[in-house]
Amino acid sequence: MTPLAAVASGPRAQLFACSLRLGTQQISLLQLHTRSSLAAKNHYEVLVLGGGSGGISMAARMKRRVGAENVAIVEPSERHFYQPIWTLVGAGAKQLAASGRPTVSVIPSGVEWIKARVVELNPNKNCVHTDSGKEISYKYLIIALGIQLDYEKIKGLPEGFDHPKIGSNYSVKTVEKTWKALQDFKEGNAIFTFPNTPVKCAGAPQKIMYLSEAYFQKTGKRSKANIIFNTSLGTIFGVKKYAAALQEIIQERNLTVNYKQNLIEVRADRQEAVFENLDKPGETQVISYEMLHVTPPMSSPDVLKTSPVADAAGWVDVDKETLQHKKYPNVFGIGDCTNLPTSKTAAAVAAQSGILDRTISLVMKNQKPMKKYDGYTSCPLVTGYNRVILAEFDYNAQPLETFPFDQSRERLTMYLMKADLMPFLYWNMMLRGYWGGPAFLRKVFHLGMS
Ligand code: FAD
Ligand code: UQ1
Repeated sequence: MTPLAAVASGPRAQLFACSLRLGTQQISLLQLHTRSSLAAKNHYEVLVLGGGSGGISMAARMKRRVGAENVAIVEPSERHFYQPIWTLVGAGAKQLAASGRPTVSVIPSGVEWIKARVVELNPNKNCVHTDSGKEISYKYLIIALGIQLDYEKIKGLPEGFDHPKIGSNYSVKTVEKTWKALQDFKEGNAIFTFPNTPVKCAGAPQKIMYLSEAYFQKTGKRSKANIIFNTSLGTIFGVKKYAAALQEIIQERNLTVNYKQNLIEVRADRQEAVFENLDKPGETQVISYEMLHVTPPMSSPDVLKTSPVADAAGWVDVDKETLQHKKYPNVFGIGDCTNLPTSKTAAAVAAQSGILDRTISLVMKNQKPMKKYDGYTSCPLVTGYNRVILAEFDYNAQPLETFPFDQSRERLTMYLMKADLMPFLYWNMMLRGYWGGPAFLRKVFHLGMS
């Protein structure tokens, strides 16, 4: 059956096909599960995979479109985290506890939470399988599985995190270790890394460097610190306007940036980091550290890598303007797990959620998706404990700024927006499906000119 025919033949046929394979053993496994899973059906009009930023935002929007009882979210984690604040947690400016809430509290009321991990997608049969042995069918599928952290691809990790002087803002397990390493710093190299893979929030690996520098200044240790950013990339930032501003800061604050340097091993017992030179295969350099911040290699979630919905690199293969899957018209993707050619951020997810909402509403009415995503993404580049450069840009790496002032300048107002306004907006508006990004504000501030 073609994917289109599968949609046309309706959910009942799919439900039948899927229920046949749901044996008594699987039912009893389900019964051991959570209260929400006990009541769970096997078919939903809209099924959302992943209960992170994109998954919860879209579930809230879909609830308004089709009713809560017709929407379910598959998500294994008990806690939902606002990851962007981890940059400040790693620098001791915010508490980790404030970054998380119980998942149950962010699931839109009435929407089913299937507390399980997706282990297989079968878009030809409009079904997914979970690790609890369940098969769930859908009419429309939204994939929001995020990006996978691959610490184990670096020799010596993750076990190296058991040693002091090393941390990583990218994981809830290691972000407080960054703050500990900063506080314990005495004298020597403070090294910050950027891996040779796509990452989420490409600014975060260097934000913690600027914060560390500011911390060393504040505590009188700056003269004892040799601050090094070893990046796999060939530039400091992908948008010229902000790259120029960052270069100035790097020079002013006497930071060392080494390009095309990829972290391949951590000898945490000896406080040594090993880098390969990407321009000279086989050439490695060992640097000892007094503090190391690791940004891990990342990749598409394993469940997607081998799935029919993925492109050759493993990302969900969607149309870059509508977010509809290129091959399966009843499948959609949002956020870090997609191959949208823009920087992977929550700000991008916000903008995408508004577009995807419109796309799905038209597909539901058998109409052609109209609204076009321009690639909007944003990265608040925290350059100190009270300043931020607010980078905002589109698919063409052209600035797409909200405010009527030069956002490449460091500003206290933008720091306050990042540290205090954004978390409020995230928990209270975005996750409730009421924040589709700042495009409307941009129009107001620019008097309809952009
Ligand atoms: P996520 O929010 O990561 O959600 C993915 C969900 O899928 C998770 O809940 C996960 O448990 C679930 N999942 C995974 N596998 C499975 C499976 N097999 N079955 C079921 N569920 C599964 N963005 C900004 O806009 N601004 C910032 O300043 C910023 N700073 C950041 C700083 C740091 C240190 C980090 C780590 C991120 C930062 N981000 C920032 C990025 C932002 O957090 C992500 O881009 C955003 O959360 C992506 O949303 P998502 O829904 O695609 O993925
Ligand atoms: C944004 O929309 C967003 O998503 C909630 C973020 O993630 C935390 C951001 O960091 C930013 C900067 C935006 C953009 C919002 C404005 C008001 C410029």
